[in-house]
Amino acid sequence: MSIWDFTSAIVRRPADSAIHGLRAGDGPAPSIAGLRAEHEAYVAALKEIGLAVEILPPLEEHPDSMFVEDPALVFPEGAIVLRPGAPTRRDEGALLEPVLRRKFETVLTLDEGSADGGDVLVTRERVYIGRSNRTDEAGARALAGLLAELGREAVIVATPPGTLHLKSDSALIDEEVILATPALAASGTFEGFEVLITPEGEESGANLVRVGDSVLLGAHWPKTADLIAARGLAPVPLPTGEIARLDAGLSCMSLRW
Ligand code: CIR
Repeated sequence: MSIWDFTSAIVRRPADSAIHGLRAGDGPAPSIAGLRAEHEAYVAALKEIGLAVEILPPLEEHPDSMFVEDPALVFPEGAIVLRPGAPTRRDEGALLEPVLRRKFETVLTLDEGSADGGDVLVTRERVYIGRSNRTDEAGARALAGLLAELGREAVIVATPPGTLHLKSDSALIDEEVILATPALAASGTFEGFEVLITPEGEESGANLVRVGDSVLLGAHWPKTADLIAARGLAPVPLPTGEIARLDAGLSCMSLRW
């Protein structure tokens, strides 16, 4: 079984407050209709691929809670409740915990430092944890300890300056193949992998997500879609213009296992 043979996913509907989610720049805010439409298209794509998707209700008090990948990690062998680094997101882990306990026998909890799931890239051999503005050294080390409890080896790496999360700049597209932005590729983080560089002008397309032999990616990255197709995978282009206004991409809208 490959690491992309997911059967289940958890997502959370965007709250009305999602338009006030965190964003580093001062560009226009997204529209709620746009966020909902992108979320619905994403859920439909996961279902079409065959996943059983549990859709959690919106949380008005938590504008960024539709990005469920940041407060938790899930593996076939168990889940980890994280401590997101942004103060406004800190409680999102605790809110997901009861859901995870229903689905996983083993649920571990990070209780030191901070770590966001967006900074965690899982490969067959090891788990890469990117230090970032959201994931600090204490959180990364404690998380590596929890991953060891699940039998997973972790390595702590640097995320390029100005990048929100490690996976804003990278994705695993095959067992030994990583798609990365030029900045992350140049860091040498993924030595031993074949590293494909994002096509020029499509750096934000690095945040894509493989599910089975399909790859969900932003509809406005045609050269990236060609690159994926050339690897024998099926690109599934999805609208991402509104979530991009919240610095988000496709991996962060679900937990998959
Ligand atoms: C945030 O800044 O936390 C949200 N507006 C976006 C989170 C995106 N998550 C991700 O890339 N894993």
